[in-house]
Amino acid sequence: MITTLKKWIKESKSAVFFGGAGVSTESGIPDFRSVDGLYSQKFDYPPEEIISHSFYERKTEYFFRFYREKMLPLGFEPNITHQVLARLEQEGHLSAVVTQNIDGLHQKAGSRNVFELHGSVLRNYCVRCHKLHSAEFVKNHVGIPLCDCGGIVKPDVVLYEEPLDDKVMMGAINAIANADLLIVGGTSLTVYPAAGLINYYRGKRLVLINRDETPFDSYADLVFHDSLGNIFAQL
Ligand code: CNA
Repeated sequence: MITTLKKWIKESKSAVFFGGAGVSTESGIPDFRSVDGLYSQKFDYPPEEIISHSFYERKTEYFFRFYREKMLPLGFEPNITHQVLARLEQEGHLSAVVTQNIDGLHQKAGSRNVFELHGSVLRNYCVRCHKLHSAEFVKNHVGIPLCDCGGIVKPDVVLYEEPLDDKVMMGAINAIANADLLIVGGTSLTVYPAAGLINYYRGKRLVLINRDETPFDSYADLVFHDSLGNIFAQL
């Protein structure tokens, strides 16, 4: 199987990698749904509720407490999967990375064409004057992070109930629709509309690499139920 994947990558000129939280677990950032992921930890509310737009509006201070503690992955480094993907782009095999992650690790590893469907914790804007602030600014603030102008500094992260950025979405759709190989990895494929992007793929080589089963396993031409690190170390 791995030989087939290697061959497909070698033959590819416009492969796309579509990934999720599982790409960064081997960097030490927990995902949402695995046994040791965020959903298994104890909070007063389910994480899905806390990171929704209405919760952010209603309980802004609680949102930022959770956000700082659980969603602001600072000080983590890219792992072998991020690194190999960056290399495949440089070698001209991979045209884009489409990610649901908000940790910025693909760019840190050297990937250039990255579509961040759910935004990035590295960008934070004042909702009043739109000034850009660093992730450290949000991290080091006590309570609700406020700009000099008094406005709330909101992370550029797509919360539940919020729409995805049109330009990012169009770029991702375009890359997937024109891909000659689609590698999907480290995602439970349960969060929409992101998961639906796979349906734009028109090629014949769909590869799925995920520790757990996904609703799309039966559509794939190659399925690895393995850790991404194991597979990418061989590529
Ligand atoms: P998810 O629903 O948590 O699913 C992750 C999937 O990855 C699971 O099916 C696991 O089996 C699988 N997995 C975990 N580790 C590995 C590994 N090392 N190798 C192979 N497979 C593995 O995450 P999704 O991305 O599907 O859900 C989308 C949410 C999660 C997005 O909105 C993200 O923003 C959000 N999220 C992002 C991060 C991050 O930026 N690093 C962390 C946690 C959650």
